[in-house]
Amino acid sequence: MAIKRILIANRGEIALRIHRAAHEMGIETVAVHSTADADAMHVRLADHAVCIGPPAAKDSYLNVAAIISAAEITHADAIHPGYGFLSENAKFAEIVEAHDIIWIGPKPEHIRTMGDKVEAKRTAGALGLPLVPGSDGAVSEIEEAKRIAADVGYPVIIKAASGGGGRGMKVCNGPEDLETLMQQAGTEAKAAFGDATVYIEKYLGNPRHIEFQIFGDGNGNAIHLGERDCSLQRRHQKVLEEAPSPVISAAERDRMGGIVASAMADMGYRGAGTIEFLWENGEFYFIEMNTRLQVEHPVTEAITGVDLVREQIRIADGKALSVKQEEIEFKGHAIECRINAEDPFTFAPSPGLVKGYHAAGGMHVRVDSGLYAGYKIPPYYDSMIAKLIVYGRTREGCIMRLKRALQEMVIEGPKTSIPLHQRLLNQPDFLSGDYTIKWLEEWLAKDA
Ligand code: MV4
Repeated sequence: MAIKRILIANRGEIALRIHRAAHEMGIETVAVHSTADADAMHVRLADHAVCIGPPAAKDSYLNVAAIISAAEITHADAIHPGYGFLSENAKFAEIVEAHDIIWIGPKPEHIRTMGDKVEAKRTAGALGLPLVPGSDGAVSEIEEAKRIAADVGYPVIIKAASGGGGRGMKVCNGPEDLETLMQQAGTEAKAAFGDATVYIEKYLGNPRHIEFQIFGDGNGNAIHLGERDCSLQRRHQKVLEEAPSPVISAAERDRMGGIVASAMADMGYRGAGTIEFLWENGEFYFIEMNTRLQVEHPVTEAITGVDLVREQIRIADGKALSVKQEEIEFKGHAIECRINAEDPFTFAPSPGLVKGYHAAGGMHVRVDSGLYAGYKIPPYYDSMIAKLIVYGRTREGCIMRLKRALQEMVIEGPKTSIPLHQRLLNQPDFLSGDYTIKWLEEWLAKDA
């Protein structure tokens, strides 16, 4: 025990985020990077760096043999996967542990269970979480599908068991379309994930996406850190997230948070996790669980004061959670803007040289980014180049500060989504908190 050196199996702002938590704990870091990321900030700041392959992620950040070799060569005693890449790969987690390297993440069996959406739903239901009405597991026969759909009522949604990120979903409005859409969903799922298994749910027409942050110690203790509202999405990419949700009362947070925390305690969950719900007409419906740290974790950190990466490292190191549920207070409001290198109107990627850079600052303003003047944003990866996270005592105060901070941000060279955020923050529906998962795309289609 006692982690001394962490290999960070990721890049960009999240690699930097993990590096910072590690250094604040007196732990050394090892960066791994592709040839395209040799001059990245996380590589420059890490105590050690190993090049693990060419630009394509499958040859570098997804290259298990290269990453394990880098850990062995540098004597790293733990691996943090960040988000994306190998973070929810149960096999990778098992390989890490088989090499006597500490896996800073959930138990591999729990990663595997939640990766299969049918298993995840079964598990969540057994643990007492409220589910979207639908099939009890996978559906293969059309007669069974018709019975279930008639039972829950049309419209229904057909989802891939191995899916995620919205791929392979089909909305069906009546029994006449069911067979065709079931087949299409199965074929698309097979092509995308190598698994044609599908299941059926009642389609919720206009919900919010609200997710709870949880943390378990792996020994039957778990806490929740409240919810985040992530309804503002475009093509299943979150654009802006906030905590708390404008529609969840303190009593409802305590009630639902209590349910998710006790569910995680019962399953013996270890590490950070997110329980995703659709929320409609005051009711929560479980859809999926993410077994990783999430991009939007800083809004939870801002309103609770808990460093989630530090907790992840502590738990992996066999220590207890540093806070008890009763000690967690939800204070104020936080909003995160994801800043992408892309055209703010067409959303076309805009990589390349950052000619000038100045990060916003001041009270309650946090910028998580590996950018610097002279950095060249490589075209091979995700377009998110920075996260701006702002805190305020009230939602109104937070929005005023966020507008001020967006004005201060300078990113010269690539086009960015900063102007999109500035327009969004002036929309009456956003200001009143009156939005659902459909709002952003509808606004972009008519207004923006
Ligand atoms: C749904 C739904 C409506 N009803 N399930 C999209 C991604 C995947 N994680 C779940 N998704 C949805 N599942 C039922 N029963 C609508 C969506 C959905 C969505 C969910 C969250 C945030 C944005 C979304 C955008 C489109 C569809």
